[in-house]
Amino acid sequence: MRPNRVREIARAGGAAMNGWCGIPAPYAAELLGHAGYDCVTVDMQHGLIGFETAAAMLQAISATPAQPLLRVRSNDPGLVMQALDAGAYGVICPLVNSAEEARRFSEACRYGPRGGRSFGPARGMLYGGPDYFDRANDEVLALAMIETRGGVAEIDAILALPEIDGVFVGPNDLCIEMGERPSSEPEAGTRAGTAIAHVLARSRAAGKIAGIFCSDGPAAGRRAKEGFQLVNPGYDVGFLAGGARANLAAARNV
Ligand code: 3PY
Ligand code: MG
Repeated sequence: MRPNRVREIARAGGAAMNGWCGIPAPYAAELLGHAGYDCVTVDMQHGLIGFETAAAMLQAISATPAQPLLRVRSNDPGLVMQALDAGAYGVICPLVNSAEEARRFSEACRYGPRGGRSFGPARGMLYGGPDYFDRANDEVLALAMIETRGGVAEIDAILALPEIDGVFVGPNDLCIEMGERPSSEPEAGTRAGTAIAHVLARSRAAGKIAGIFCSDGPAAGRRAKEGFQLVNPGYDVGFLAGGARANLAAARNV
């Protein structure tokens, strides 16, 4: 089975650079996949992406050097299993509030006896390889989003779960939970900033992957320097809107 690149990079002490897709377009996903990212995430939670388009986007990413990941809409085992069957090599699950919720999520990512994933790896096997069933439990990533007070409070119990590979911080939701305004880059010392530092430290101590959502390249670089191992230097909507604004302003200012 094809090795999981994000796992390999994290194990080697590096940070995987993650492309982020919210626009429902296989062509855009393919474009990001060829841009040099280690992996590209199809965001079905906040992106405007339905399942059939998401499946086509995973196909498009699979045709590039980048590894396909997917964020599901919610912690629903059916959605998690469908994402893996469609060829996602890792699932990011939003709003994981407790170790119990994390266990439920991770079990949807694993075949028995380690979990309860149903067999039918349609594209998963095409992308991963013919030994998919034997190796998938050790290759596909289960990443629980920590973005609520419950998730932060139970971080050690979540990280202790054998089938949880790591966590992915949602800074905006974490800010709201902490009574602050949403921000992808909360300052160190704010309640959300302190929680993020805590989640990172506990993840590294547990030897598990720590990822975080980032608004742009400089922010992703800073997070990688702090020790995060999965960071996105921006996202498609930001690139399109930012590039459009900058070029428009440049044209008007000639
Ligand atoms: C958050 O910041 O809460 C996220 O989920 C980022 O997508
Ligand atoms: Mg969030």
